[in-house]
Amino acid sequence: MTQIKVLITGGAGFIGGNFVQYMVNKYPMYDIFNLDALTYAGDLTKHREIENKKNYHFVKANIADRKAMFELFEKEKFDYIVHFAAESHVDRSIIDPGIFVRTNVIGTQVLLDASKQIGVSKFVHISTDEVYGELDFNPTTFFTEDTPLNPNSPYSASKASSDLFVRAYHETFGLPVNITRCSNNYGPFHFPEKLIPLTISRVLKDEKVPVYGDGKNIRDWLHVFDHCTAIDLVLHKGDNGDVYNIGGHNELTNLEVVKTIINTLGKSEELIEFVVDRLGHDKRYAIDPAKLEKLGWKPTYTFETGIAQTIEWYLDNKCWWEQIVSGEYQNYFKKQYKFEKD
Ligand code: NAD
Ligand code: TDX
Repeated sequence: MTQIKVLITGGAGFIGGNFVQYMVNKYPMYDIFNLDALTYAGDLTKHREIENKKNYHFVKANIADRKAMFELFEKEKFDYIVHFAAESHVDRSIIDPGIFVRTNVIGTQVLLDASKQIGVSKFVHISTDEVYGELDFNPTTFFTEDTPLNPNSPYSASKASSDLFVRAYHETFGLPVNITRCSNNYGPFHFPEKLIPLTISRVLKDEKVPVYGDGKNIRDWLHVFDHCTAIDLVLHKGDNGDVYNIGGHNELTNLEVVKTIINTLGKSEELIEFVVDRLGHDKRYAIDPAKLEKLGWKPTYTFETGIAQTIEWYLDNKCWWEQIVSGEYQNYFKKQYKFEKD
């Protein structure tokens, strides 16, 4: 009997990387293919512990390369596709929106075509709560699967656009798809351009932490491991064509997040520096995960246990993030941030 073949795109990045490891370890009877272009956000050093396992395979390729995708899909005849590959950072989408259209929209459409061509059993598209736009500060309002799409940044506009193509391939061609929309993730291997790893890595070096605006914007945090279990459930049990929101009810202001990290590391809150706000900065995201909970999902981490585990991980894995923040990242950081004394 041939093994089930699972293609995971973006498996050298943060969430895709955690999901690749989760799947390789949990399903030794599946062949797991990690496809990634290895952009600035992708690295394979995170996979040292699984790279020699018989059920792990790596393919370096760009999802927007139609010829390469069709050749690969025809050769491997994947059963499942779990699609993470994307440009994922809102601030970079404000600097250069074009690459977000090429990867997030065109790349997704190429994968949909290739999946239709070979007839996959399931295509899970990993999207984001940001496609719904922003909520006000009323704590009783949440994003549900029926909230209209109302993206505000070039990043979220590109993700919403890809969601609509995924939906259309289900409606028009009957492609068996699911779309998942998750809140902000954190955990091991989070790239240090995003708020939590940026704060941890800078506080550990006694460097200033840039907080946009007044720091009162709210995000709903989910540990990446809990995101992985949710995707696993949707992949195997999700109703074809359905959307599932993923979130663990962990709403915090950015200032609360930054202060928690500083205090856990025993450093001074004077490291906080309020900097010029992000353009079009969404006020609040908050997920209602009731539909996924009905399918059987429950998160295992609270924010308290998750952030403690994450800080511990960054302390134990300095070599991973130090190699990132010392390279090309420095140029991005200098372009992106203006500190008072600069
Ligand atoms: P990431 O930036 O850490 O990783 C993205 C990966 O995709 C990298 O390995 C990169 O090399 C790869 N990639 C980029 N362009 C590619 C291309 N053209 N072809 C092939 N590979 C390419 O991103 P992440 O934070 O792990 O996010 C993964 C997915 O989850 C994205 O689709 C994102 O929109 C979604 N998401 C992220 C969050 C979050 O909090 N980080 C929350 C909800 C949804
Ligand atoms: O230096 C910073 N200072 C700051 O105040 C950075 C990088 C961020 N922030 C704020 C902006 C946001 O309100 O912190 C909050 C979180 O910012 P990010 O970590 O950049 O995440 P966000 O913009 O909320 O988007 C993330 O969650 C949804 C992911 O990057 C997306 O890929 C995902 O779709």
